[in-house]
Amino acid sequence: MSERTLSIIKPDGVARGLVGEIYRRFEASGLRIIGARMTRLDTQKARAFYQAHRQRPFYDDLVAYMTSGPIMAQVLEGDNAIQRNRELMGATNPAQAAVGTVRADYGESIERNVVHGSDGPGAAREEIDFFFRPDDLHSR
Ligand code: FUP
Repeated sequence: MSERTLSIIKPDGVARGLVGEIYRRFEASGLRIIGARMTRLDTQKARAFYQAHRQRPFYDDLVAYMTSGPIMAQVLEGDNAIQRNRELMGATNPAQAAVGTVRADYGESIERNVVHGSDGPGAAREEIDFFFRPDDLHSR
């Protein structure tokens, strides 16, 4: 079943020039990029995006990191897109991520782990709406 998911290349990924390599991996795996935009989160937006983590000890550091530079946000579409993007990303902690995943190849730490991907259909809908208007998405 065709699905959509929200992907983010985090500030370290943009700063290190990894956008093209990560986009290549999306397209090589058959995921279609149907919307994309570069933006920089302010503190209020980053706090809202990660509100599920607001009680966690790493929340303030995560918000500071996510506001430290521009990010690339994209909507990926394809069969089982949510799970497939998570497989391309690898585990949250790069030290535990499977060989050949983005986080294993490029992640520096559990915080600076290069990419974000929605973890389920509800999150995907909310996160896509957070960054995109419907007419900025080009399903195909
Ligand atoms: P994921 O879905 O793999 O991005 O992981 P989580 O939703 O569990 O975590 C979201 C982000 O919180 C991670 F990408 C980085 C940050 N985080 C930490 O900084 N420390 C932790 O111990 C766990 C998560």
